[in-house]
Amino acid sequence: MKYVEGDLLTLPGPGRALVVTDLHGNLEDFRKVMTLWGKCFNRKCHLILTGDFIHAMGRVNDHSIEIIEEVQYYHDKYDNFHPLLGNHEWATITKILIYKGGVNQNLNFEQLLMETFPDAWEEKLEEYINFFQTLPVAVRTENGVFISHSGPAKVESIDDIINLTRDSYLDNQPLYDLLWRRDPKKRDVNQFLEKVDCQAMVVGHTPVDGYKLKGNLLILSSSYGKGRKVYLELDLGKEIQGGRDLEPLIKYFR
Ligand SMILES: [Mn+2]
Repeated sequence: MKYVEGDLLTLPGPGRALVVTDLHGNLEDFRKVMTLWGKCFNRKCHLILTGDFIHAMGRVNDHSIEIIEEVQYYHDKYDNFHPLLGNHEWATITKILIYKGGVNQNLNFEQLLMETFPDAWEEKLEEYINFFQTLPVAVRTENGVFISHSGPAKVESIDDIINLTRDSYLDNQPLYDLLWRRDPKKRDVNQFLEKVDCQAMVVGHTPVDGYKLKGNLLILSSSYGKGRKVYLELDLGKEIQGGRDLEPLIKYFR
């Protein structure tokens, strides 16, 4: 079962959710993730991709298009496959220029589209933008885990998350913070968690060696990162009182 309201996806328990971050056009890692999901109770686990599945560091081995095509396919076919919005998908929607390793990623992406679909690249870009606009920004699990690309943000309640992109993707500080923010203070994390009625949050975005636990904020790197690659196998029926309860649920890719 999946329950999407505006920009928020709510996952009830019991059950399991695999949380995977920042694939950035890495097809080999995407395949590993899909194999893992296939083995997780025969795809009955939820699979959450926390955004930034597109845009590799350079043109070589940028498999963003293959990944989007597959992500769209699985998204349409399975109701427990949950891609979220990342700052790179956001940059595609808003056409705000984004750089990574000094490379203009929007331009790179357009060139990739032109090579792949020479006669229809603009239509494909439109299709992808429309798809990205359907993606939720965050997940809240019934056992109190908030999952997003980055964060936290200044909000008053969970309703602010539900209505996050209702008005605009631009000039939207809470949205910007949930997609771009790095190195937040523990106090800001805890204030946010209180507002959205959660005990811990899981994000990607900032490259780390496997994972970094900072109070109730867990940062994961599943593909693009600083060394080891991890994912979270979240038990949706388990009581989560804070970040420390997430640490035993972290698994390494092999
Ligand atoms: Mn990011």
